[in-house]
Amino acid sequence: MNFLYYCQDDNGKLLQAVREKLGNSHHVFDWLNDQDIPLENIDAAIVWLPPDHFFEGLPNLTHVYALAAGVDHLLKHPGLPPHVNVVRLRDAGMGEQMAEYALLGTLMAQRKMVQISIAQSENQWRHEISADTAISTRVGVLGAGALGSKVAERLALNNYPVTCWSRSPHTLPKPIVSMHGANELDAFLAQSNVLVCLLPLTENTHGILNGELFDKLPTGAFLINPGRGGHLVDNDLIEALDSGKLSGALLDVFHEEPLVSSHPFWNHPKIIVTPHVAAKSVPDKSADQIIDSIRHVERGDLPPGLVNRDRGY
Ligand code: NDP
Ligand code: OXD
Repeated sequence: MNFLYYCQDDNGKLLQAVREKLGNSHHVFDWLNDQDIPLENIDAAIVWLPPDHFFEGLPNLTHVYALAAGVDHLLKHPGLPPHVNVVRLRDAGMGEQMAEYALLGTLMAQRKMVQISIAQSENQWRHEISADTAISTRVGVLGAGALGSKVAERLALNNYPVTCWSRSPHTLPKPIVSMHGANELDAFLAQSNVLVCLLPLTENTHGILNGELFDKLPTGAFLINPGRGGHLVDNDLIEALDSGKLSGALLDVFHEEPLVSSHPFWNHPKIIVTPHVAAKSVPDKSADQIIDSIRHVERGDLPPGLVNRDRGY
């Protein structure tokens, strides 16, 4: 089989791992560096953010392996042929990092670090600011997938009462509570002092983090968004923070990345901006997963991580 690889920012480590693990029976061409690539013989592509003309002249392409957990960019790619199967990464070393990121944000919320750092910027000794207890800080995780479930487990281990909300019902390890569907969303929100968004960006989840949703959270709730920038209505967040409805936000993803230097999030005292670093896939683990998926396809089985293109994730 012949593969076409495109990724600008992994220092070649993943390409090397994929080549080594696949062995000589498969050829992996590097779109960015190889000459004379036999495009008509390419069976599958392995990509992260390929350019608009990447899929041109690939008549035999059947599978695209995304070097990411979220496939919103890829599914929106103007050249992605409608018939190809898209396969995504599942965790690939990101779960642990995402759990730490959510724990960091939850601790900041519980220990009132936003209020403390505002006081520091004003040289104010605000000894009256007191932390909540973990047990009284209820965390709601939007999404119970590969990453949401890891986050929930880590927070539960740290004594936070955690509820996950998903599209379909899940059985999660105790004491994590599972809720699902539109009917349970309001009740889920009403008990979330900290809200973590780990939904995929789809038609149904675009703009879900908006003023109406913030109004359903307890006053003073804290938002953690490592999902996608498209989940959030930026102005609604600023209004909710300025009115005191929300106490702070930790944001990793943005409508436009890099976040433009004039964006109000940069200097908002209640917002902490991180540059899409919540979790990075681990090259060796990603390579193992992609190869496992390729072996499934070769055996005629459905590969793990196969995306439902109609559903958008
Ligand atoms: P999964 O596909 O494994 O999980 C998605 C979860 O969201 C599932 O539980 C799914 O429900 C739920 N969901 C999807 N649509 C809806 C809906 N309409 N209503 C309710 N629940 C819904 O994804 P991952 O956990 O692997 O990743 C989640 C996202 O995290 C990625 O799509 C990406 O955007 C982001 N990400 C960010 C990174 C960063 O560094 N900032 C790194 C990696 C990922 P169900 O289980 O019922 O299907
Ligand atoms: C991903 C990401 O989806 O890095 O993997 O955001």
